[in-house]
Formats: sequence, structure tokens, C-alpha cells
Amino acid sequence: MRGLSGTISVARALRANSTAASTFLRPPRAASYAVTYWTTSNPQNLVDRSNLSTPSVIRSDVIGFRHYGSAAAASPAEQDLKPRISEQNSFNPKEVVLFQYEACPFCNKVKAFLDYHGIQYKVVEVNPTNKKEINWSHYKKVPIVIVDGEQLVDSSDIIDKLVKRIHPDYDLNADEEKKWREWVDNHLVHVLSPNIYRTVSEALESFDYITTKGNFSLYERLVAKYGGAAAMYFVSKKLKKRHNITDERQALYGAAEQWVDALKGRKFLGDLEPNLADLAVFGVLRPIRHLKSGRDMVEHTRIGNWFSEMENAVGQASRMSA
Ligand SMILES: N[C@@H](CCC(=O)N[C@@H](CS)C(=O)NCC(=O)O)C(=O)O
Repeated sequence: MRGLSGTISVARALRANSTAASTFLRPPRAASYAVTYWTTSNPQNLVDRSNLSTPSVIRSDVIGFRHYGSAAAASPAEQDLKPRISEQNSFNPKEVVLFQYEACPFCNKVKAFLDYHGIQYKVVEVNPTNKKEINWSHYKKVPIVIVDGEQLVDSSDIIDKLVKRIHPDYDLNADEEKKWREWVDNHLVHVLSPNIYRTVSEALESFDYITTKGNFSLYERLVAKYGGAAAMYFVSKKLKKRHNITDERQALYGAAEQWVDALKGRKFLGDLEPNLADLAVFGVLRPIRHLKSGRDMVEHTRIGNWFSEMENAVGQASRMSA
């Protein structure tokens, strides 16, 4: 019954929600246990990096961001040497905890930021039906980040505050970076749900991927997978309409091309190293990269090179086991 009620509550919640983003990959209750594990295996492990020409991380610190130079692709051992932010900077929190839905795009934006900066964090998966894990907070959305006891909310605000702690002189008003960060929140996130639940088989693939990592019984997994996929398939059609999307794949490809055009031939929007806009785009696309929609996107657009560069730049997840 848990799965069934979860599916119903997902449909209810989705009806109630006003943004596509807030419903992105939002699973039924049973699935919420599963998604805790979405990134415990680093998505990089799923990528064949054998033919990547770029890379990797040779670091120096200029304006605080890490520098990347050409070198042979980093081996896992080399990546493990990635210095934690605390080794480079006075920002050295004792404990960072992220309250999240595993596949929420806003949460994934924050995770990309934390991973890139090597800030270690614990993850608390929030149950989307009762949100009991965040009932202590007046803020009812995720992500919420607690840094040494201080609550930060809203993904862009969280990132702004953290980047200022890492680099007090960081200019958050640089036009290009600001414009593309806003584009992620106002446009890119809305294109995702209609794509990953576009067909019944894609909706099943999405939920299969989510639930495979789960820590629950076979029964719960099946209910979550089929119930969640069915609910989200129908919901995604509504979202498509709400955001005036006629062809979801074209919308995804269009967004990817728009992003590549914005790069203007540079390795990253931030030029030699990713800036906050690079991290935001990467964060929201990372969970879909290995789903059919993400594979199609890489096959049919020019975004693949940048994406691979970002995977190398961001490196291993800094997530700790809770
Ligand atoms: N502007 C917020 C949006 C956060 C947001 O909408 N989060 C969704 C999950 S993706 C949420 O918590 N929705 C409310 C709910 O699930 O009840 C941010 O950038 O963090």
C-alpha cells in the first residue's frame, strides 16, 4: 500500500505544484527511499573515459577557482588527490548537511557546486510526501543546506553565500554568468521532466535507474517503478503544456545548442575553468546524462565535449556516507 499511496500522493503533489522544476523526478514515497542512492555511485563511473582527450586537473588557484591544464586523463587515483577546499582556503566548515530529493535539479545544482569545490557534505533524503526530515524548518522546499548549524535555503542563494565565503571578492553580478544561471532556473529545468518521462519506456527507464540504487524490498521497488513511471508519464504531459513545449526533444536539443553557442568556443563559460553557470547547467543535466534523453542530447547536439570537460573538472562526488 505504501507504493500505491505514494503514487497517488505524487499525482496530487504534482497537480498542486506550480513549477515543472519542483516536480522533476519527484518520486512516489517508496521511490524516495531509493533515490537516496542516486549518486552514491559517482556518475563518472558510468562514463567510458578511455577516449577523452582532455583533462585533467592540474591545479593552481587563481581567483580561487581551480585551474585546469592539458594532461592525460586523470586516473581514479589522481582524482582522489583532489585537494579539499579546506586545503586551499580559509572556508573550512566542520559539517555540511544537504537536505534534498536525490533527483531535484536545484539540489543537483548545489551538489555540483559542493563537488567541484571539494566541500564534503552529508545528504539527508527528504520524504516528499510528509517532509518529516525538514519539519524543524519553516522552509518547505529542498535544497536546504546546514553549514555548521546555520540554515541556508534556495539553491542560488546557497551557492551565492558559499561562494562568497570561499572567495569574498567574487563578483556575483558579472552579466554573462548571471544571465545563464537565471536561464538554468527559468528555462532549462522546465525542459527536463517532459523529456525523461516522454514515453512509457523512458519513464520506466528513469524510475528503474532511480529504484535500482534503492534500499528497499523487491515489492516496494516494483510498485515505485511502475506506479511512479505511470504517474510521471501523465504528469509530464501536463508540464509540457504548462511550459508551452510542443516537441520536448527539440526543446532539449535547442537548450543544449543554446548553451554551446553561449560558450562561444571557450572550454567553459568561465573560460579556462567552470564558473557558477557552468556548474549550474552541469548540475541539472548530470542526473539525466545516462538516460535515453541525455544520450540523445549528447548524440544530437554539440554539448558532449563541454559535458566531458565538466565531468573531469568536477571530479568525484564529495558526498560522505551519512
Ligand atoms: N527556488 C528554489 C526552488 C526549489 C524547489 O522548487 N524545490 C522543489 C523540489 S525540486 C521543492 O522542494 N518543491 C516543494 C515540494 O516538493 O513540496 C531553489 O532554487 O532552491
